Amino acid sequence: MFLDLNVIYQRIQTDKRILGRVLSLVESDNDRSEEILNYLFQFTGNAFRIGLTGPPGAGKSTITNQLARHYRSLGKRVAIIAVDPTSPFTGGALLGDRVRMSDIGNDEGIFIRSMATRGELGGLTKKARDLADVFDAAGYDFILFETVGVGQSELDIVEAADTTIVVLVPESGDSIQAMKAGLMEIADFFVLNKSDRPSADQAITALQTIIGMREHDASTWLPGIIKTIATEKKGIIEIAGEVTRHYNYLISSDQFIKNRVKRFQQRVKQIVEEKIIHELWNLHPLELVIVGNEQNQNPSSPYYTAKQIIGAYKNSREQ
Ligand SMILES: Nc1nc2c(ncn2[C@@H]2O[C@H](COP(=O)(O)OP(=O)(O)OP(=O)(O)O)[C@@H](O)[C@H]2O)c(=O)[nH]1
Ligand SMILES: [Mg+2]
Repeated sequence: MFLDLNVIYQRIQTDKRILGRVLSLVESDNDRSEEILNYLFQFTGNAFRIGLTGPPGAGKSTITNQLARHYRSLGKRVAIIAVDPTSPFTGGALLGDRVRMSDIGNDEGIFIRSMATRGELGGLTKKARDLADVFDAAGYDFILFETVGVGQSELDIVEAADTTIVVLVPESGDSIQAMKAGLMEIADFFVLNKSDRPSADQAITALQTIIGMREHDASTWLPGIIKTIATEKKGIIEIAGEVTRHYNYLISSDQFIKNRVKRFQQRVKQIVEEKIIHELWNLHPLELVIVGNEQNQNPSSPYYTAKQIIGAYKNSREQ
C-alpha cells in the first residue's frame, strides 16, 4: 500500500478491494496506518453511526442485514462492522454472521467487515472506530456496528455510535438481564425482536415499566420500543423511522455535536494514554523489575517500585 494518500482517498470511494486493503492496514496499527487515518480524518463526519447490541442470538445480525437493505433501497451506502468480543478466532458466531449476511455482501453499496478480539477489548473498539473513520471517508452514509452485549464491549460501542439500539427478545427475564448488563442505560431505543412469540406483549409492558421509572421531563428523550420479526422483515422500516426520530432529537437538542465532541475527546484520551504507556514500558521493561532476592534483604514494595519507575520515566522526559 505505497500509494499516495490522496490516491488512497480517491480509490476507496469506488474500489472495494483497495478499501479492504486499507482497512486491514489500519487494523494492523503501525506508522503507516496512523498516517492514513490522519489524512482521511478531514473527510469524515458525514456518516451516521448506529450501534446494535443485545444478548447472543437476539437477532442483531438479521436486523443489521435488513436495515442495510432498507438503506440501500433508499440509495444509501452502508458499512457493517461486526465486532465479536467473545471469539478470538474468525470463526464461530462470526462465520454464522458471514453466512447469513452473504446475500448482501455482494451488493456494491454494502461492505461487511468482521473483527474478533486479538487482545484487549479496548483495542478492539478503538480499531472499530478507526475502521469506521475509513468507511466514513470512503463515502458510506451509514455505519452499523453489531456487537453482542455480554460485558464491556457494548458500552464501548456507545462511544462509537450516534444512536445505540438494544435488541431484546421476549424471553422471560430478558429485560431484567439487560438491566443487569447495563444495556438499559445505553439504549436510545429498544427493539423487541421475535415478537411473533406469545410473551411479546408482556415483555413490552415490563420494558415500559422500567423505562418509565427513569427521571424525565418533557424535554428528555425516552427510549421507545419497536416490535420486530426480523426474519419476516417486519418492523424494519419502523426501526429506520425511530433512527430518524432520534437523529432529529439529537440535532434539535444540540446533543449531536456535544456527543461527537465528547467522543472525540475520549478517543484522544485513549490514544494519549496508550502512547505514554507504550513509551514508558519501552524505556523501562517490566521484565527488568526484580523482586528481592538473596542479596537483597529488604525488597521494595510494588508501590515503591512503581513510583521509582514513574520517577525514572519523568526524568527521562525532562532531559
Ligand atoms: N422466530 C424468529 N426467529 C428469528 C427472528 N429474528 C432472528 N431469528 C433467528 O434467530 C437466530 C439468531 O439470529 P441472529 O440474527 O444471528 O442473532 P444475533 O443476535 O446476531 O446472534 P449473535 O451474533 O450470535 O449473538 C437465527 O436463527 C435467526 O434466523 C425473529 O424475529 N423471529
Ligand atoms: Mg450476530
